[in-house]
Amino acid sequence: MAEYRDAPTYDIPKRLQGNPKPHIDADTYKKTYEASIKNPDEFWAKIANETISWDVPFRTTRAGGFQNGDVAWFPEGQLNAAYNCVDRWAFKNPDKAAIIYEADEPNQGKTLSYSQLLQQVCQLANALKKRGVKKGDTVIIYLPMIPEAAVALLACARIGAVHSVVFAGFSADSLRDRTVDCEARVVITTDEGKRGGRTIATKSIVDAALKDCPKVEHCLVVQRTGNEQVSMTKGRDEWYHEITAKESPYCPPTPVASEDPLFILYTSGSTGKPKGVVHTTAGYLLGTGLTVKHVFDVHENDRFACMADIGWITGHSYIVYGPLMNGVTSLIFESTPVYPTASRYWEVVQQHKITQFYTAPTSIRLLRRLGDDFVKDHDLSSLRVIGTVGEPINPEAWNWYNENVGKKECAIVDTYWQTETGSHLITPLPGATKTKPGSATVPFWGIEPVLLDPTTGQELTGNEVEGVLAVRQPWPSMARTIFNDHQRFLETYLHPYKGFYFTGDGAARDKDGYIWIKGRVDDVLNVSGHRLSTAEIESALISHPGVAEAAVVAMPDETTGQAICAYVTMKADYEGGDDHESLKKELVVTVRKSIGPFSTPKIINIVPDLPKTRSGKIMRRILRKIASNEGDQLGDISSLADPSIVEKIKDQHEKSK
Ligand code: 6R9
Repeated sequence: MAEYRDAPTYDIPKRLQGNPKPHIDADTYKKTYEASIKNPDEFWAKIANETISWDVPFRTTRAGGFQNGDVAWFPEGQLNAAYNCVDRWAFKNPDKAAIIYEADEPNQGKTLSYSQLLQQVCQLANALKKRGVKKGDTVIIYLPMIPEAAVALLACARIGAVHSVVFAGFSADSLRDRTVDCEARVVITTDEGKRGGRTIATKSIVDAALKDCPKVEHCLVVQRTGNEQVSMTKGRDEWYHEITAKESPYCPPTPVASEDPLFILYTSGSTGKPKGVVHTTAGYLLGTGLTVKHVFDVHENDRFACMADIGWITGHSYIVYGPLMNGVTSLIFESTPVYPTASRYWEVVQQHKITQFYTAPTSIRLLRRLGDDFVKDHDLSSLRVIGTVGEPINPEAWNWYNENVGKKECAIVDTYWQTETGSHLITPLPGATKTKPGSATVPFWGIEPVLLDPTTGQELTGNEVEGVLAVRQPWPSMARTIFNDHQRFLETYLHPYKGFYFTGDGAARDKDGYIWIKGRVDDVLNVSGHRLSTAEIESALISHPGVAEAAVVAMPDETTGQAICAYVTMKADYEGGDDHESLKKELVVTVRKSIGPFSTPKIINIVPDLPKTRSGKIMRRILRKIASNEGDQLGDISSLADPSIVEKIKDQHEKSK
């Protein structure tokens, strides 16, 4: 993390000073922002009418608030998300590219025009209807990064069904838990996935998950690889291409109310059970559409590339809904930054003349480490805005991105937001905001960031202060609830600091009023931009029959930002002996099976005991210090029941490194 006090400032870069003229300059930003905070109703009503095509106009702009946790935007309005994202543009410009699919193997992708997208969305929508899916029903989507992923989201939206995408890297157990929790009757998946040259047995993961999902009646299977060995359960499983081919190419969009749910997306919280974050229709579309327009300064003929996976909120907002709300071309990337070589991203930019490129700091750090040669000989001159998301970006990575990818001529937008916020909260605007490497800079329209003292809850006013980050007023794209657990929604976001939305992040405001995000202040880890709960990993470890106790903390990692360090004690009657290496392998398998491969601990320390207070509380502070190689700065450990345990844990950690 950068020292924010002496950061350099960068002016509006060259490619944002000419053609096309950016939508927003510094002066307009200031005026618009002030208007959005002073008269939010007037501001949002106007912009909602300009941005969304309404079937029934709204009368009320905003109702409810943080106090009662009953926020609603544009409540009487009716609209359809798929109509707004697809039909509008298909009518105007049917042959325009809506989606560029960049397949795992270079040159095996294809492009879908807006009219093709409309047709595919309609056919799947009709097929879903025929299988009894109605407005308000939930459909699970477990797909790799293929065009059908976008089609599936939009087909659900078209008939008012609620999609719940599960990232295809999640294990069968995780998929099962989410499918059961959201009460889905239909699952859309694929035979197999392809990523980085490897084949993933997607359907067999789904089969394992569905063994314990009695409510699921239909499973639609997209043919990605065509492997004939894939098993199909009679009466439940059907081939997607066969059933959609039978359907009519038009399905009228079902109007839904602004506040009807558009989707549920599960995310990790500070307790073990993932939360089904619920987003509603109008506010979410407005937030994602508007931020794509202004944060990425998108113009009509732009080609937008967000390298995230559709299984995360970034993919929902910035591959599907946001770009398509603007009628531009959006890229779906199936591969990895290093397949077949570490030039893959830059080949994609060059080949498709990408204008906006959006990735995570972890990928930037990885590519920086692999060397400048991979980026050097590519024509990246089409780029105007390059963005990052997911975790704080260190200035070294920011500078590398700026120099090697942006050639010091592109705007860099470090966008701070969350699954729960739906769209960007704090971010530069390309033609308006001077940037500082490592700072997410300034708030977007309607967002009033507030720093609070974590213990007293007092607001920290003025500049050069540091506290926890909260937001004062509701904004349209914020989550409304946690599926089937509104109380948890209130307790997590609205009750910790009454009257505010609490982000769970720490932040500082520098002398110029710029915001610097410091990272989570709760038990949430951020590994390669993926949110993981320490409690979830701990309960996975404890599910191993030999494990007595487990404590998981973050350790700094040069590439992934944070990595997982686990401390585990074994039961007295554990009979595995002292072969820690094979035990560690078993524990890794246990965690991967319970959550998914991306949750693999980097270090597992098998220790005789955990550092505990006399009342039995695990002192994570000590474990964090040891994991961060700061075991010599533990401070006072006299409150521990057994202070001598610390040296033993330190020794073990040294050996594991
Ligand atoms: C969009 C997304 C949210 C958490 C968030 C924060 C971290 C995201 C960031 C950032 C610093 C940025 N985070 N963007 N930290 N600078 N630009 O990542 O959603 O997966 O829900 O994670 O990620 O800690 O609270 P999600």
